[in-house]
Amino acid sequence: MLMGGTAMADEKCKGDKPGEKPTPAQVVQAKTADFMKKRWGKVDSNRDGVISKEEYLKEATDRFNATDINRDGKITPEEVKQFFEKSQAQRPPQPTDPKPDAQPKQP
Ligand SMILES: [Ca+2]
Ligand SMILES: [Ca+2]
Repeated sequence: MLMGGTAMADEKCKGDKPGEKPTPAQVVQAKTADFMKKRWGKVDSNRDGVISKEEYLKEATDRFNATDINRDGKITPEEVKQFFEKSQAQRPPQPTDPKPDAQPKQP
């Protein structure tokens, strides 16, 4: 008298159509891959292939300290703004050439 409970999930296996926007699963996969590529190496400091709570907290602490510009143990909205401005400034300057759309006004 054991209820198997099969054949329920089979019908939901619809194929993903090409051209449609990524499914939530695909978004998660992409974000995971992105994290693995960009951040994992920084957080997994002893390179044992896993991130321990210690490593995670250390990375979080480093980020906190980088943002807490005046080192008072608190982050203010102003410091967050400065932090982003600083990290923006560290990037190579983008070639922004403002197009002079407006015609030069000549008298
Ligand atoms: Ca580790
Ligand atoms: Ca502060």
